[in-house]
Amino acid sequence: VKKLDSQALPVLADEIRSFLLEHVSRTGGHLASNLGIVELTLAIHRVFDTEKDRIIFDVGHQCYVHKLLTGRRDAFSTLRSLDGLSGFPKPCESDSDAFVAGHASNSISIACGMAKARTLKGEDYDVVAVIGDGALTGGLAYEGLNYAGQSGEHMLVILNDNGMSISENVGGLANYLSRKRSKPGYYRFKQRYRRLYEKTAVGRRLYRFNHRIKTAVKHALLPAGFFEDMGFTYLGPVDGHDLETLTYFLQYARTQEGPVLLHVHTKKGKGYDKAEQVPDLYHGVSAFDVEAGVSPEQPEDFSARFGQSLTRLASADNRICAITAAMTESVGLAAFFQRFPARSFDVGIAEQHAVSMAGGLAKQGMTPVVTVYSTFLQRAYDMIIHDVAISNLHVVFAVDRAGITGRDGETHQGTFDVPFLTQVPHMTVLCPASYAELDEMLRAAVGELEGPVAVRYPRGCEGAYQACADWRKTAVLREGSDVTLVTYGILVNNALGAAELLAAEGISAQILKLGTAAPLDTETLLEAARSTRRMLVLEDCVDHGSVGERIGALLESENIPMEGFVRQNIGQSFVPHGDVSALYARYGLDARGVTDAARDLLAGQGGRHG
Ligand SMILES: Cc1ncc(C[n+]2csc(CCOP(=O)(O)OP(=O)(O)O)c2C)c(N)n1
Repeated sequence: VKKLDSQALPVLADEIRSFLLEHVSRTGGHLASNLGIVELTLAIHRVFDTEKDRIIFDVGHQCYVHKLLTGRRDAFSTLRSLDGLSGFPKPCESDSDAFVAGHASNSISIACGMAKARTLKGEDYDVVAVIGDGALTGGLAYEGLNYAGQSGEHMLVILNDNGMSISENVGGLANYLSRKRSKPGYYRFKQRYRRLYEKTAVGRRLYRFNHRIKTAVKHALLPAGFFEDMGFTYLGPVDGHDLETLTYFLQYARTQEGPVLLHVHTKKGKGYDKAEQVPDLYHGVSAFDVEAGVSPEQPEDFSARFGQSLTRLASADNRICAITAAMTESVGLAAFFQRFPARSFDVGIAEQHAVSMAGGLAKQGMTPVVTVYSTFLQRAYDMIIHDVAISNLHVVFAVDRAGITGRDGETHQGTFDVPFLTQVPHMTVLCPASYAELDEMLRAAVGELEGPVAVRYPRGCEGAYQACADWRKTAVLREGSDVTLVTYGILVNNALGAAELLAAEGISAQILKLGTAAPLDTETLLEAARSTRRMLVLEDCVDHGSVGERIGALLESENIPMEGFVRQNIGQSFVPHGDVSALYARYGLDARGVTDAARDLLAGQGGRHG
């Protein structure tokens, strides 16, 4: 890339766009953001040495072009599949990937740490954070800016501003950025003008005098004020599809001292009409036909069902409010937002704020429903404890994508919410296994229960189990005498499948379905343990803090002499990217894996976590 001239580079940019469209339409993945960042990535690779300099992508889903340029083109057909190429930066994949990424807004803080390490070790390299305007809505980004500005460390923050988060970006800063526009010619002029004045002593005095006027003009014209007040040198806005100008600015930014912010305007979906027109539809795609485009219809899945259910409840109760952290469509709230705009809050990528705001709403008599992916709720753990649970406030957490979620990988699996939510005093954790149960549990969460309540449901669709058991009770889904399989949520389908396979081998398995992960209804559990003496608890969460661990402790404290007890979960691991079914199989959570574990248990061999 460094060797290509200004005629060859746009050709390469076109080739990259065609490649992305061809491949991502087959594998699925993040399309629109990557189409938008082609020239910016090329310019970064022209100016920086990505093996030595540290380029930190934030959120990280826009790293495909970078991957193509760093030797990973041939692996693109395996994108996001088990043992294939990750859809996010991964240092274990390439020295050019500076840091693991997947959750928004951390890049500036990481850049601060890297720049500090460079100074302390007396080394010499550049540190560059590439952050989207969506990611810049997260509080952590401001903590980073605040520190970076006063640290004086040389680093570059590139603000990739396309006006979009997944949907249109929200909030005061987004408005501020979009209000201000100016011409890049300003900086070329500034450099020449400075060189001219610096030649003589009189010139230098004149420069200082004019500088004050110029600064005032600049603040009126550019969105510089905010960043400069934080201690950054602000450059831009620059057309993010003009390779020569981008290259010029990156080179200029390198020569500046202290922290520099380069503001770049890009078009999300650039080069593919359909994605340019509706970029949110092409943010994250499954495989699709390039000619026909992605269907705007939302498939019927747990998220869609949640949205329908909450909308129904909210039409009968005007205290119900919905809060999302920049995920309105993905969590199924689009119709709710249309129907009840005054009670709908998209707060930007700000999970911490979402939870604390819910605390305020609840304290003053509203019923907030914080709708958030399990993995992103991790951000707001202290707010759950401090701003909700301590005061026993009635906040409902609709925890979407709970459990193994698949192709986004380690950073996105919902494998921690059961341990971290069930530890919180006052918290009820409901686990629907079907759409009907989701409806019923949401109704109870909003209208019946008190204090903090989480309803956790998986990505995707319900399975063969479509009934609606009483959530207050541990339900016996199948009687059996040799072994008890205990589970909750969508995994009941895998347990039911395993019971069939075991039956074919002459093993009689009983299936218990928990309605809640906290508090536990223990009566049926204890009864089953006493009768079969062998129990397997199936979960797709980490082992420590799992329900299985609590059940094990319960059986011990009740002095039930077990012949075998297995916690069949993901152990203490981070689950990589891949299809959910492939990951279930790898962790022994599918019907076949559970069957094998149950057979081992009966043979007295225990299981992986037994
Ligand atoms: C903490 C956190 N919350 C939510 C998300 C989900 N998410 C992924 S990308 C994205 C939008 C990012 O917008 P922006 O940074 O502007 O990048 P663009 O895709 O527009 O280039 C969101 C909300 C996330 N990755 N991390």
